[in-house]
Amino acid sequence: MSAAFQKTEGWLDWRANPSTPSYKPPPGAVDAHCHVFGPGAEFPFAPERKYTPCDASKDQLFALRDHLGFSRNVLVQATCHGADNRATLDAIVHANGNAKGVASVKPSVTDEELDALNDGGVKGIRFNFVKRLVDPIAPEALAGLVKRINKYGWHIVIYFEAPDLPDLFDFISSIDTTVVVDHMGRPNLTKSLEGPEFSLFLKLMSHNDHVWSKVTCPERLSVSGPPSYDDFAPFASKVVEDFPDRVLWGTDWPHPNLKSHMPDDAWLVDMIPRIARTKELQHKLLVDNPMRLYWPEES
Ligand code: 0GY
Repeated sequence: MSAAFQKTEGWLDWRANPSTPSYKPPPGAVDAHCHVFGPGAEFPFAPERKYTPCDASKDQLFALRDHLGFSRNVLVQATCHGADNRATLDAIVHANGNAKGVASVKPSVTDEELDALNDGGVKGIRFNFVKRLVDPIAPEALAGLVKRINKYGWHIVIYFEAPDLPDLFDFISSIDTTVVVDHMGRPNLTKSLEGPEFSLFLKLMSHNDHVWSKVTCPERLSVSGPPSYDDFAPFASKVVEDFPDRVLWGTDWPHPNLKSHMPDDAWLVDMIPRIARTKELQHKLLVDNPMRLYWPEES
């Protein structure tokens, strides 16, 4: 690795040999939230990044997909690559039709660049409001992008932390395309499921049919900890049961910015029957919903 890409201190590497999950996903299951990092020597990390990851290549991601029993991936552009989507596009092109992407773009992106992303398998763009990851752009400045992506039928993936939802609620409600919230808006799992914080998130979803949620990241959100992440299950199963047609699941491999523990990806897969408690809910979560959003021509 080039000295310029020395990973951030305390950064934990992803596990090279995850165990085999007990849970078998249904045929055609989609890991709808994962990333590729570099490799930095081929796809340099962005100068404006807030962290430097370890490398995590497309081939390593595809090997994990097969090992866990999944069929497809949705690659979400991570902030360490800024608005340079080449690593994501390269992974899609080498996935034999089994990957799609969510890009990051600046408001100054040209129409030609948007066309190229669309041709390259991008189905949405990500707005990131997590202050430790980016210098957030004001929602008003993003409204123009929302209009410009309309012609592609793309959606918006939005990443924020629970304390920021009151400020973002009206903006998200006003977006006139599908919005997918990363990791249930990062609830504080030590707070009550029925308390004001998570109730506001459930209200966002119940008042807005265009808002979806990823029920992802026990390894990031749990305070009770691995391998069973018991505090995560009730929050995620509540969202799956209330909004079964608007939820997605993903590994979040290679798990950026984890400093206390690195999950075995099999633990995450084995959470699925605890958050989607029937075969029908599992099929919606892992197959029907992601196929509708990312491979609509096949669903
Ligand atoms: C995640 C998590 C994080 C980072 C990013 O784009 C990113 O850098 O998504 C995080 O540190 O919370 O996978 O969504």
